[in-house]
Amino acid sequence: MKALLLIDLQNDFLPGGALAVPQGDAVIPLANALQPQFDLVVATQDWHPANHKSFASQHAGKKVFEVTQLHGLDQVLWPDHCVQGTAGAEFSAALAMHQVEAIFRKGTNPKIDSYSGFYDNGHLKSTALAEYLRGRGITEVYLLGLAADFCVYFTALDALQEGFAVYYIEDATRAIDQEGFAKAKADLLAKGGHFVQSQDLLK
Ligand code: VGL
Ligand code: ZN
Repeated sequence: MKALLLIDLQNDFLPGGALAVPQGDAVIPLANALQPQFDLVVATQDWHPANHKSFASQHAGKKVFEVTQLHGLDQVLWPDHCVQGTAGAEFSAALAMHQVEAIFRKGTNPKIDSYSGFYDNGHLKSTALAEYLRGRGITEVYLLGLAADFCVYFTALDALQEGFAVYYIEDATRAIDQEGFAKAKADLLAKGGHFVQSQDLLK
């Protein structure tokens, strides 16, 4: 059984949003077209409290996109984004939601960031996404969404570690940083991940 994971298709990652990914809106029509091809569709939602420590605003004297240490890990400091209850945290109004059976929220602990839909960045706490997918008989996980080099990448990495066959739908993602994406792709390929195009799945 195949699952499609829609990663963080939220207003703040789309043009006009607080942490807009260039051309992020281009992936929404693909997300909508691909859903009927799958046995299960699940979405992740970045869902931060206003005082989240991944926000540059929470660190006096630090700037957005500067790297600092958080929980012993390198942490990029982001603009405030996907704050719980704000319009920026909502899914795009253009995203079809009728096939989405579950939403996994992440980034709720103010002390640690959480790029993956499976675990926080320190692998301290699970969202139980892996157990949910296994409980639904899923063996293959397909990923799309934003951002290609952060949340899609780290979710794919954890999916591989959890033993799923992983298919990264490359043209249905957009990156914050192209160089970062090239590294992420090489890493996923080295670990057994597959890269596919949406056209291959829509045939
Ligand atoms: C993301 C940075 C911070 C993402 C989330 O969805 O890729 N990136 N929070
Ligand atoms: Zn975030």
